[in-house]
Amino acid sequence: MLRIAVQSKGRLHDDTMSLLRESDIKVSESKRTLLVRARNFPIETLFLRDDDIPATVADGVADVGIVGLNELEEKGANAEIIRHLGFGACRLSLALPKDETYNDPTWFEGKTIATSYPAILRRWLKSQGINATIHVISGSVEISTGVGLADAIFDIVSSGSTLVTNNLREVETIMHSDAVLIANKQLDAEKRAVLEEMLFRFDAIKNAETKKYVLLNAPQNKVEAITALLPGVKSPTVMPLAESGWCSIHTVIDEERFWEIIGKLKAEGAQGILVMDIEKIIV
Ligand code: PRT
Ligand code: ZN
Repeated sequence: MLRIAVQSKGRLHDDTMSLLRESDIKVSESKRTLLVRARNFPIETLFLRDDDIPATVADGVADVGIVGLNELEEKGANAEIIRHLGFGACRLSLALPKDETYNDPTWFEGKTIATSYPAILRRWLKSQGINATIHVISGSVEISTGVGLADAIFDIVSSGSTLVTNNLREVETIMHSDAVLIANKQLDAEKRAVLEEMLFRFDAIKNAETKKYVLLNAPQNKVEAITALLPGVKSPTVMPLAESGWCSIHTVIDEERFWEIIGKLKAEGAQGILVMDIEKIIV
């Protein structure tokens, strides 16, 4: 049995639960109890505040956990990063009242900075050789400068709209973060095996996320030119159509590349192009 710590509510909760669901790991959330066993997989989920996840995994109370990289870095917990999961993407940045003139980090010398991430900020200030006062607050960091609590803030930024609303300007990005799967460093063989199976499923979902399944019809004499434009997982499948001189080509391509090559495909005579989402890819 592998115990996984996940955020009980908040920004990472829904994406974490969807990832488990898409991996066919069925965890009932209806009772909202602290510890819930999956119905069809040797996993139990431990629902916690994100602040508690790094230490819980490092101590072995949970075997693995899903938490923001920012939270792991802040707590300095001794856990292994197994995968970056891509969701919950954000950055940790320093921001100032928007009319302040800013040239370089020496601006912060002797200033007061409000944050919920003092350890990460302290490390950065030290690396820059700057002395500043850190004012630790647990929420609403963005209003600190407006109410005279601090000269600047160090906080999570995603779209940037919270900064704009509070008349702040981002001047330094200290780190980028996303949700990471972390593990205790001393998992036994049985737990490792469950983790491997879970990773196999996570990876199949991640592989599929940026890929599309493409079907198109092509004149037989253009197959070579068209397949040259369509690198598949291995190579495209080419099948004859009932109408002589035509065939159907099936392949998997990066979604981003599709728009780049669509014009070329049409120019080569491709017709009836269908693009479909893929649920999972096992490579
Ligand atoms: O209750 P619990 O302690 O579990 O949750 P929490 O309130 O501490 O954290 P929560 O749920 O807000 O965030 C969990 C994690 O989501 C963070 O640790 C980050 O890794 C990640 N994440 C991603 C974010 C954001 N994006 C985000 N935008 N966490 C917070 N924000 C906040 C930020 O603090 C700021 O107030 O959103 C605001 C900025 O957003 P923009 O879009 O206006 O720039
Ligand atoms: Zn928290």
